[in-house]
Order: sequence, then C-alpha cells, then structure tokens
Amino acid sequence: MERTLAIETPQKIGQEITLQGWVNTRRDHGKIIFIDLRDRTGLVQVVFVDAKDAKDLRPEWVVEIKGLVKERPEKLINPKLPTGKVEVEAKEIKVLAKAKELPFDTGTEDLNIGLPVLLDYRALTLKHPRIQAIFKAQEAIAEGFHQAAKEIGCTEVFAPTISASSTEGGAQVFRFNYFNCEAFMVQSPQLYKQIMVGIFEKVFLFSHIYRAEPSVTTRHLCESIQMDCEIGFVDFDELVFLLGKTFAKTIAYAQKKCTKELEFLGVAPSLVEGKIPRLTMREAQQIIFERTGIDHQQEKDLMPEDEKEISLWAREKYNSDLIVITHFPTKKRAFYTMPDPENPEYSLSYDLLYKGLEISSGSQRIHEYNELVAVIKERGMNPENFKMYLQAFEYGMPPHGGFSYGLERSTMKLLDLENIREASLFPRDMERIDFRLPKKEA
Ligand code: AMO
Repeated sequence: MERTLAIETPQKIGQEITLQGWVNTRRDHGKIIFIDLRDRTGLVQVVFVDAKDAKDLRPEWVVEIKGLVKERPEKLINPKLPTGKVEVEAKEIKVLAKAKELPFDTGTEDLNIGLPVLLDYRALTLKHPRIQAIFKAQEAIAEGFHQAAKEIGCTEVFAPTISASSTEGGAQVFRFNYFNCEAFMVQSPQLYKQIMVGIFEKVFLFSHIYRAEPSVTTRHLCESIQMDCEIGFVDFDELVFLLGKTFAKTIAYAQKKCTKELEFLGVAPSLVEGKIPRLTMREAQQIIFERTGIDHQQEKDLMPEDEKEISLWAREKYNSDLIVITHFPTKKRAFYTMPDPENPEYSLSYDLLYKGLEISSGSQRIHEYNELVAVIKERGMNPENFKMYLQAFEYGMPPHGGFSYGLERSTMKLLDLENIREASLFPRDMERIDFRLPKKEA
C-alpha cells in the first residue's frame, strides 16, 4: 500500500489513493457523512456517500481510507484549507484504533479551554493544529540556533545532567541520593561547557536543566532546555556582539522556516535584523526612571517591569525587539563571572532581553586558577566539589566567555504566548509533573 498524505491530495485528482490518519471532525448531512481526516500534514475532507459505512466513526479514531480524489464544485471550495479544492470519496474504510469520547470539542479553530485543562489533557491537546504550530516553531528555533552556533565555529557537545556540584547558587537546586552520596540535577551545563573550551575552543550544546523554582510565575519552569555557547580567546565586546548576533540569526531562521505557522497563529514578525542597542544595568535604570518616574536605581538587578520598560525603549528608539544589558553587580552573578577590572563591584556580565523578557544571560569568565579557587572559597563553597572543573583551569584555560538562551522562553516570546508552560511539551513546575501533584501539608 502506498500512503498519500492529506497535503498531496490536490495533485492526485482522478486517482485512487489510501489515506491514514485521525478523524478530526464529522458532519452528517442526511445519507451523506463528511469527515475531516487529519494527518501530520493537515486536513482533507472525505465524503461517505453511503452513511452506514461511517456511522460509527468518532473524532480521534485512527483510520485507513481508500478512495477517489475529486475536484470540488466551485461553490463548495473551502479557501481556508490547503486541500480545500478537493475531497476524497471513500470506497473502503478500515478502523485502525478506536478512541474514547472527547472531554471537550477539539474541532474548533481555537481550543477554548484554560491552561490547567490544556495541560491535564496534553496527549490530546497537542494534536490541535494551533498547539502543533507552537512546537514546529520551537523545532525551528532549535535548528536556527544549531546553524548560528556552527556558523561562528562552535563544535556541538553533549553534557551530563547529573552533577557533583551546583553551579548557579544553592537555593534552587534539586539534590538527590546517588548511591549514598549527594548529587545534583544540573542547573546549567556551565561547568562542562567551560571545560570543553579547553578542548575545542568554541562549543555549543542543548541541555535539559533543573531549577527548584519555589514560586509559580509565567516565565519559570522547574525543567527547561537551554541552548548554550562557550567561546575561547574572546574579549567582552566580542562576546556581547556574538550574544546578539547568534540569537538574531536563530530567530530570523525560525521566522523564515515557519512563515506559515506564524501567520496561522497571527504573530507579527519580530524585529531582530537591525542594530541591537546595548546599555549597562545602571544606564537602563536611569532611562527607566526618566521615562516612568519609578526609581529602581538602587536595585541590584532589573525587575520584570524594568525589563518590559527598557524593551519598549529599544523598540521605540532602535526599532529592535532585542536589547543587551551589561555590567550587573558581581555579587548578583554566579561565581565564575569575571568582575570588571575597572570597577570590580560590577561584572563583565550581560543579559539579552527579547520583547520585554530576559531570554539569555552570560559573561566573560574568570579563567585564572588561583582567582577561581579564591572566589569559590569566598562564596562559602568547597573547591573539592569542583575538582574536575578546576582541573581544566590548573592545566591552562584561555580567556573565554559564553551565554545561554532558554528554548521555552524564546518560543514563548517569538509567538507572543502568555505563559511559558504553553511553550513546553510537558512542563514541570512546583505544582505539576505531567499531572497536578497532590497537595501536601506544609
Ligand atoms: P541563567 O540562569 O540566566 O544563566 O539561564 C540562562 C537562560 O535560561 C533560561 N532559564 C529558564 N527558563 C525557564 N525556567 C527557568 N527556571 C529558567 N532558568 C533559566 C532563561 C535564562 O535567560 N550558566 C548561565 C548562563 C551562562 O552564563 O552561560 C545560566 O544558566 O532564558
């Protein structure tokens, strides 16, 4: 049997074909039954001239249909469907699997359900064309990053997610018992990507990361996917340039690859082609104060509302959906961040904001062994726990730095989604692992 996909039917007018897929919707018109059959390429209308052949069919049943492709009369063409000029007259049907009755109507253009239900029925709601489009766009972002990182000469590496030490600070780490020793789920592939700079000079990687986020927000997950670069023999300005350039290329690629999906989701293209403005954190706080009268100039970090405001400024002044903020206070950044030699209270660090949200951060790193050991001790950590990492520095590490983009946050912002959970296939947060966790007494 040669299978024809839904999207191929307009090229097969007058031919007998075999379709396989799911019943998306069913419409009864007296003796005739119409179904929209769905496969990975979209929908095609199938008509059963004799209703009894299709009378048992329900949405989500998996079927194989042999039939004849026919051109539809002019007035019955459906301009909304790429296959709207044809229909398939069913000759034979085989039921491959039956499906349970649907808990809600999935045949509508929008899925009119709230986020908890959307996630409780994930295996079902992922089938909806609007939700599928989100993950096609996500795939394109990952592909775009892969290409952009290769273009700057990075080698792809794969890092473990079980670690003997925590990297980004203690509070948000998942600890567990590893054969009677304490181990951690990585908060970032940081240590491993830095070690690999000592080998390949420039590396990139995709990594699952784990953060025990104790609060429920629209931008945090407990398990997330990071897209990281780490680059040797660079200075700070080159790093800032590469941070913006790599992301702009990633998004430009995704927008080109997913024009159809973006149009379908009604998303306006992001402004990522032009110059990316760059400010220090203190400059940004001053601009925000001048624009809004809200004074956050003593704060040690940008607040979520500051990220939104300064992104608005970037759009208005530079026509850019991206902006880089540099020089965060050294104490607010991870131990491996290099302090600015001209003012060590601030660091050679940066965040990239995209449409009002931090989607990436990074820094120039401390690459001198003794300095690194001293900082680890100063922060109350034990160098023994970083033995493998420190080995790389003992045996010669070049000046280097890097950055990390969140895949879900990038997807969320590209598509203007309201909640990061919509941009994760199976989101984990403090209330959910697949299903809602049972409530426990505090
Ligand atoms: P940071 O902790 O800022 O830096 O993370 C980098 C990017 O990863 C994404 N991200 C998250 N997304 C969803 N939920 C979370 N809980 C979450 N945590 C992080 C964000 C964020 O900008 N090692 C450094 C990077 C580096 O210096 O190279 C790090 O992990 O998009």
